[in-house]
Amino acid sequence: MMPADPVTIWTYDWVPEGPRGFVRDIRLRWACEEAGIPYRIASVPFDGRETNHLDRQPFGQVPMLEDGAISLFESGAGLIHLGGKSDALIPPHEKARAEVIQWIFAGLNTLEMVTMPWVVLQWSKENVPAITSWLDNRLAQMEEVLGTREWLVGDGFTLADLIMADVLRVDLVRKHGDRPASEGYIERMTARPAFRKAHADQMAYFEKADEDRRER
Ligand SMILES: N[C@@H](CCC(=O)N[C@@H](CS)C(=O)NCC(=O)O)C(=O)O
Repeated sequence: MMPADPVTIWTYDWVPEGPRGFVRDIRLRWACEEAGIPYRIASVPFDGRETNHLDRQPFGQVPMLEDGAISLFESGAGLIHLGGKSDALIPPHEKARAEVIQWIFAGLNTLEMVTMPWVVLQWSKENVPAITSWLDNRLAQMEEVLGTREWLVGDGFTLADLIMADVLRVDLVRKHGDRPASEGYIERMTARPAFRKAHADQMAYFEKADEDRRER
């Protein structure tokens, strides 16, 4: 059998140190690593990002995923597309598939919808009690869920865990409060060889970009 053509994961050509290890191309890298899907990395310039790739990503963000004629933005959409290629990401049964997609939305739209604004407010040292209590509520609810199960869907790793762990592992969120079940979950998920490889590769990619910038 001919090996599959690699998919292309698009990211920035460089980012400052702060977001390294968290740029959302890691979600697509991690999924490909879990499933053994061949991939290559391509980049758009960080400088001018607001307008230089609007044809690929109408908000000027990353990541994007390209697979032949298919070109997608939104990390969740990219993950669901990759999930169609491997049972290691989305199990083949209809019920499990529906539940994985449900949890991807929960990660992105119920958790990240509050974690991100809260983190941005922390960066700007603004205290907005309504957002903090919204966050606290959501994190406490996830703590309940994670206290009762090892995996979000079925009896093994799926994209539901990938997205939930990636949303919850943000340093400021982890340091805020005490949630042993969530912490154990994040530790288990980020100890997975596929995550570690994806993380190390992203760090190396941006370190190499530092060198390239210095040489310019
Ligand atoms: N909902 C989008 C969010 C993408 C996003 O926030 N990407 C960040 C990098 S991790 C970015 O491009 N930030 C620059 C910006 O928003 O201008 C997704 O999940 O793909």
